[in-house]
Amino acid sequence: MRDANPQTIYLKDYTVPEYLIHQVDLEFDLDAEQTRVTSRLTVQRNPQCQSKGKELTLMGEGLILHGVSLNGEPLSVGCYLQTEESLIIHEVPQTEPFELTIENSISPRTNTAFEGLYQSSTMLCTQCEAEGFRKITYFLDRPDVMSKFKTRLVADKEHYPVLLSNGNKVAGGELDNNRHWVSWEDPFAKPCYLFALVAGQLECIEDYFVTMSGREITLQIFVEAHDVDKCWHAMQSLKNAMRWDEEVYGREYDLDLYMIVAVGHFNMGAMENKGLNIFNTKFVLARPDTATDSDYEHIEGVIGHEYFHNWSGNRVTCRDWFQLSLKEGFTVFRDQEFTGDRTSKAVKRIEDVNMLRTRQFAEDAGPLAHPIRPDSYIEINNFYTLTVYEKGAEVVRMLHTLLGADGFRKGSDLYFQRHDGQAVTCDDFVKAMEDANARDLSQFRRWYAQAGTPVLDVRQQYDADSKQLRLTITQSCPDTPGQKNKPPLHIPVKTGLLRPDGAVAMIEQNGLDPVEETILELIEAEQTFTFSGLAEQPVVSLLRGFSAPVIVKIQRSLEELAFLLSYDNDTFNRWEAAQQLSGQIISGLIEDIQGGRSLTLNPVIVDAYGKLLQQSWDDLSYFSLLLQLPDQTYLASQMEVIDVEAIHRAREFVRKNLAEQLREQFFRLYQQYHRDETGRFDADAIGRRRIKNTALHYLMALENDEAYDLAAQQFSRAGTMTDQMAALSAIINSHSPVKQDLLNDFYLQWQDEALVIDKWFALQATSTMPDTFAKVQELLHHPSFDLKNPNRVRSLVGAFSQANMLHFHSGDGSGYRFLTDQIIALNSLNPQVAARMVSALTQWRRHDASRQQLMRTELQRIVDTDRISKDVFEVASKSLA
Ligand code: B3K
Ligand code: ZN
Repeated sequence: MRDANPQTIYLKDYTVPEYLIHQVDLEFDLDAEQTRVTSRLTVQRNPQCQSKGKELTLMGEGLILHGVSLNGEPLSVGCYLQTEESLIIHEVPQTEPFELTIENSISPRTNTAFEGLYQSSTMLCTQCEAEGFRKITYFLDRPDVMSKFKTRLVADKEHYPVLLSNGNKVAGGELDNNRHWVSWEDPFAKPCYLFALVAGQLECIEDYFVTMSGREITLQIFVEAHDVDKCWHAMQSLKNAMRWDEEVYGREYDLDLYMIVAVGHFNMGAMENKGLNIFNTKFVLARPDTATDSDYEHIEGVIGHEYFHNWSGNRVTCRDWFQLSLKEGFTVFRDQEFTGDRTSKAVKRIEDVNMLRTRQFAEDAGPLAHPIRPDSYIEINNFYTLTVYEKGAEVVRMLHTLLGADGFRKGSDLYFQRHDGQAVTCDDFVKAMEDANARDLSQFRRWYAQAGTPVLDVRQQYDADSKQLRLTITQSCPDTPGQKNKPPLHIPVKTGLLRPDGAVAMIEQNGLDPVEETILELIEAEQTFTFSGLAEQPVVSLLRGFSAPVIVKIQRSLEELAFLLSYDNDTFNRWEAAQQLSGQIISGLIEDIQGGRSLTLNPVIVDAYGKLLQQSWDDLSYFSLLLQLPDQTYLASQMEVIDVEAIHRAREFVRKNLAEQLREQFFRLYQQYHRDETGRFDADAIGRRRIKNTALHYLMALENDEAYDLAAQQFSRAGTMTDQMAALSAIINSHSPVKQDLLNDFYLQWQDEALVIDKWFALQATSTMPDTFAKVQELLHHPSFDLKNPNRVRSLVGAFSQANMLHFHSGDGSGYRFLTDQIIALNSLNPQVAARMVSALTQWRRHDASRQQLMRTELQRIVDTDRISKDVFEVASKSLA
């Protein structure tokens, strides 16, 4: 809990560790009430450390210390000092390695913060990243101290028949009093944040994978007994990921065993502990009737992500936590590409960019903006952000774009070869890319240090006489906290040109064959690019594939956008044209609403949608994305002052009018693709479900019996969760008379499936209906709600505050007060989850004066809370600053 002035840690203060720990022998006498930990460390002064001093300071928090021995001799209490956050041994040998033995105990059952060793249902498990190992025992808890771990687990056989830790199982046996033990040994040196143990009554499914060099790896997924029928998709995903990493990066798995454990109480998605990944059940469990198509996709993505960390994160790890994007940005980029290869590249890219633009751009423009390699933090857990992860992945993607797939692969090969077994920096990564390709990336490095989303202003000038187009691009980056007047970045802008008849115009290059697409490399604050040999003025398709995380400002008429929507051969830009087109129309309607004018729908959009609906599509998922109106959050980001009611009204107006004018086409589309399916997960079936449910969403805007019946029938006959959820969501966001009945039916049907009940909570929390806030308050007292379960908190409190713009931002401030009450209650239970919830209040500057005041009042109430955790304090106080 907070001391008066929580300490800020700075990147510039980094120094190498004074001591190294080569070997760690751990013994856990496991018990939910009190677990005893014995840790035997082989320690040595770090020859690279210049500082003198005989003290050794180990980190530790909330530990009950029983004793310390040095080289087998118990130390008297005068030889060491225990503080709230450390154990200081006054004098340790300076020239020789020495052995330090520490005995302490911890209480997993009362650990509601879920960091260190904790209890989830009947099992015990750990979470150590970033600084959780210090809640297990005293240690040099920093990622540049890498040690070999041996772990012996002792526990009651009935309560904890399965005992797991990192590496390979080396021995085990029976003990008195119905107890047993198992020993594990991990042959790879690792930082302690990758340590893990699990104990519990778990069942497992097993499979194997033969690596590219012919080694057979045993694969195991451990879950509670009633979930054993929901693991096969995760297993298949793991095998797909292992193969993909061999094929695309030449990376082979290194241990003989790979284990995944699913736990119901988890602060985030999953954790890449060496050889023993621990996952939120949400990213493991799936059966067609319990998980949606998007759940299936996320499971494969997260399984891939954690698996890919084995190289990008574990074999090569971070020197310090400021370098987090080194492993996270790179690994997100890897998992994005994996999912794109497994599903639809076009759809995956659009989904990723949509998330980046709606959420990361907001973070980058707000009070908590930070570079992908932050300069300082109070609590590192607050820096597992969209910026570090998603913008970090975009930065890696730009390297991929600039160097090409082969150049990038050469760079990653060199990086892994050069730094295997080391803890390194973002700069080491860029250096490997540079060296392998003989490229100068010095200006590119600024992406790691500069916060804020760059803006590109684009001007075009076509000269018919010279048949030339001049494209002038100016780049600028807004000021962010602590950063002003930033120098220009190195930005790759993929560009294509379209002729007025819609065909691709070839781009001439000096002395080379003409190309369909080129990469403009921006390095100056302003640059002009000239394209020649253009008989007519082309339409520019800019920033193809969203080749850089920037905002492009270019004047486009609705007609030009409709043209791009019809003809652009870049799948991302085609979707972007649809978004801009409907976005501009919705913005106009918002102005009409604010000006008290009556609303009419511009026929350009009806015409454009009509054309899309006439075409035949191979990729039905892509087709449904083209038909989707821009996100409310995206629309909000385009406004000077966010007006939640006007956004909602304008967007609904467009949806309803499109549904009215294109009713027949949507109805036909629904009928064409609706099947009573039991759930195949190939691209065709997923696409069919997606387009059919998009059509249903439009039809439901008509609020007539025909649509109500369609949805109710789909709900009751659904063989997949995708169809059941889509129908229920359509119904509860309508005035259908059966909605309460169907909600009750759904609850009764699924009350034993926690992940489905999470959906039930989230659906109600995100409803646009007027009684939503009252419902949310009621749900807080529902017997299935549990403030101690992060998934449940996210599905009710998180969904309401982060995904229900209309009701959370209700003008009377009731949503803000509600959220603050929950944050304060959570602060003492689980500071990490509590701090995440504050994010809904951080964007207060974007709202009107009255809401600003209401949000600030609540942020202040949070900051003034007694015993505020440093997690929550950091986010709330920086938001107010
Ligand atoms: N590395 C973990 C995240 C740990 C978060 C600690 N607060 C999961 C991942 O990114 O793969
Ligand atoms: Zn990760």
